[in-house]
Amino acid sequence: MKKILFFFLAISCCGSLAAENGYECWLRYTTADKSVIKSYRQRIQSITLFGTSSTIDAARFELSTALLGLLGKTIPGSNSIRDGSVIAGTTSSSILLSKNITVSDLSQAGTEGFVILSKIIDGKNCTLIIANSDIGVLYGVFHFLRLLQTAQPIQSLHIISAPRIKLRLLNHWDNLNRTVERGYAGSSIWNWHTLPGYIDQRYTDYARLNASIGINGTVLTNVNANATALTRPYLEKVAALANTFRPYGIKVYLTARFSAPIEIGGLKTADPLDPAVRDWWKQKADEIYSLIPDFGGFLVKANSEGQPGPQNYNRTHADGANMMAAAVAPHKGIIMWRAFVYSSENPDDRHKQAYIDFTPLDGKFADNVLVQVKNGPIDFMPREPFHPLFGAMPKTPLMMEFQLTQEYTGQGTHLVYLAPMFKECLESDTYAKGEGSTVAKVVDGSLDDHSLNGMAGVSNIGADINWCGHPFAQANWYALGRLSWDHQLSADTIADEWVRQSFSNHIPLVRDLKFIMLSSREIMVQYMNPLGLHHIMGTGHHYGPAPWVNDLSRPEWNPVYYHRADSFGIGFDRTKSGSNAIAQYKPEATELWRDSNDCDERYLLWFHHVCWNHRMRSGQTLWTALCMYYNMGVDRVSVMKIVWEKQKPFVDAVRFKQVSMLLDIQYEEACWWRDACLLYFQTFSKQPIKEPFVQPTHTLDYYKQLRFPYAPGN
Ligand code: BDP
Repeated sequence: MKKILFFFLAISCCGSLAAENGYECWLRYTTADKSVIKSYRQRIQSITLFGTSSTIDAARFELSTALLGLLGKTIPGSNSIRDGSVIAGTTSSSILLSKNITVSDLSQAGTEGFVILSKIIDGKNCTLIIANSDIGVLYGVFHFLRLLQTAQPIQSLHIISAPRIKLRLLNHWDNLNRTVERGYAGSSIWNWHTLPGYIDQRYTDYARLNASIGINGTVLTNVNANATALTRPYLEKVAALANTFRPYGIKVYLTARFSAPIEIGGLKTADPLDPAVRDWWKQKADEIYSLIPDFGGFLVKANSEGQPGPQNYNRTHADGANMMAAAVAPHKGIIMWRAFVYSSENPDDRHKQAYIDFTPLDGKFADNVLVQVKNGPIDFMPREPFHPLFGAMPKTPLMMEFQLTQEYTGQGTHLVYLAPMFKECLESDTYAKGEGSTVAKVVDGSLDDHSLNGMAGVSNIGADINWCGHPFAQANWYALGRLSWDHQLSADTIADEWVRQSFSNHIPLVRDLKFIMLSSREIMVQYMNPLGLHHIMGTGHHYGPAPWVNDLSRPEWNPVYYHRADSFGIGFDRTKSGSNAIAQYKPEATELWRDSNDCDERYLLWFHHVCWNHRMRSGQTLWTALCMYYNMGVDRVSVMKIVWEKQKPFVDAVRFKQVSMLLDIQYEEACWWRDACLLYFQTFSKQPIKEPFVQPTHTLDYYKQLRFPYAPGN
C-alpha cells in the first residue's frame, strides 16, 4: 500500500513538471493555477463562436484545445445562453453580440482589435469576445486565453485592445539552402525543397504562435537576397506558406534582390529609371499577386554591404524604392526600404552615413514606402543611442527594425531578455517636435500622422525543437509581438506574462525568473561592452571578443575603428572635436551625452575619447571603472546561476538542465570577454588590474589566437 501511495505521489508531483521540449512555447495550456481554476470552471461552461471563416475555425480550435488543457475537461459548444457561456464573433456575424456592445467600444477596437466583456444576458453570466473582423476575434480569443494562462480574474472584464502599430513583422534572414544568417537555432524552418507539396505542422504552429502575440506579417527570406526566390517555382512555395498563414492573419513578404531583372530576367541593367526594368518589376509583381492575392510586399537591402542597389546607376534610394513601390501599388503592396547603409568609399563616421544618405530624401518616397531603420546607428550593438534618423524624416514612415536573434548579444548561449533594450530605444526622446517626441511615437506614426507604420524583429527562429535554441530566447520573440501590439507595455509586464505562460504561475518562480530576465541585458552589456564600447566582437562570426582586430579591408569593419584605444585613453569622439555625429540629433536630445564630464556613463565611450584617468561620477578613474564593470558583469552572471538553481523544484527537468548548462557556458564566456578585453585595453592604459578584480586566466596572446571557423550563423 505504502509503495502504491509513493508511486502515486511521485506521479502526481511530476505530473505538472513532465519533461518539456519547449515546442509549445507560451501556448502550453497546462492545467490552470489552483487559485483560479474553480472560478474559471464556473465562468466557462460552453463556447459559441459565430462565423464560418478559416480564421474563426482557428479561433474555435484554439479555444477548445486550450480550455481542455487549462480546465481539464472538454467545454462543449452551445447555441443557447447559459451561465458560463463564452461567446465570440464579429458584430456582423451575431445579433446577440451587436446588441451587447456599445458603438464606442467597438470603434476603439478598430479593424484588428477586440473587446472582451463580462455581461449578464438573460440573467446568465457570459463572457463576450467581440471584434469588427474575424482576425480581431482570433486576437481576442488569444488574449482571453492569456488571461487564463496567467491566472487573472475573469469575472468582470471590460477590455478594449487595438494594436498601436499596423505592420508587426518578423524578418527571417533565411537562405534558400536552409542556412540562417545569424541564426543560432538550427536550420531554417522553411523547407523549400519539400514545399509546396509538404506542409509541415510547424508552419501552422508558427502561425498560431505569431497570431497569439499579434504578429501579422513575415518576411520569409534573407535581406542579403537571392533572386531565385522570385522565380516561379519558389513563388509557388511561398504561396503554399501564405495559404497556411492566412487564417492567422499573417501576410507573407519577400526580400527583393535589386539586380533580379538581370539575374533572372535576362535584362542588361537594373537601373530603376529604365522602362524595361520598371516593366519587369511590374510584371513580376503581377505574377506574385496572381498566386498570392494578399502578398505583403518587398523588403529591400540595397547598396549596403555589397548588395546591389540604385546607386550602382547613380540613382537615389528613393528612385529605387519608388520603382518597386509602383509595381506593387496596384495590388496594395508596400516596400520596406532599409536604411542600414554605409559605404567603403565614405571615410565619414559610419554612425553618420545613413542619416546623410536618407534625410535629403524625406518627402521623396512614394506613399507605399516605409524606410526601415535599425534601433541604433551602428548595428544592433548591446547598447546604442537611438538612430538619429528617428525624428529626422517627418514626411516618411520610419519602421523600426530590432534584432531578436542575438548576433551581438550572446548568440545562442546567453540568457538575455531584450525587451528592456527595445523599450530603452522606444522611450528615447528625439525632441523632433519638442519634448515627448519619443521614438515610439515616430514608429507608431502618431508624431507625424502616418497611418502606415511598422515594427520588425529579425527572427531568432530555427528548426530546433524549441524554435529559438535557448529556452529563454523565446521571450524575445514574444516581446517583439507584444511590443508591436502595444509599445506601452513594460518589459516587466511582458516578462511576467511570458514566464507565467512558459513556466508557471508559482509566485516565487515568477519573481525570480523576472529578476533574472530584467537584469540580464544590463549584465550582458557590463561583461561585453560597458560604458558605451561597441563593435569589438570577433570578425565574421561575431562570436566572442576581439577588440584587437585591425587588419580588415574596410576600416569600419575593424573593432579598433570603434574603440580607438591609445596611450591617452579610449572611446570614439563623436562631438564637435571629433566626427560630430552628435550634431545629427536635436540639441535637447544630446544633453545627456554632450559633455564628457557630465555624460550618461552608459554612453561615455560611444561619444567621447577620454583619458584612462578620467574621473567617473563615482570618483573612480575610467580604467578602474572599466575593470569594475567587466568584473561586475561576470559576478552577476553567477548570481543568475544561483537564482536559476533555486528553481529546480519548479521547472521541468529537461528545461531546467538546458538552462543550467547554458548559464555555465554564459559564465565561461563572460569571463572570456572580461579577461580578453581588459588584457587588451591594458596594453594601452598600462595600469594594473588591481584587487579585488580577478586576474585573467590566460595571456592576451592566448585569446588572440582563438579561432572558430565553424561558429554558427556566419
Ligand atoms: C549585420 C549582420 C549581417 C547582416 C546585416 C544587415 O552581421 O549579417 O546582413 O547586419 O542587417 O549586423 O543587413
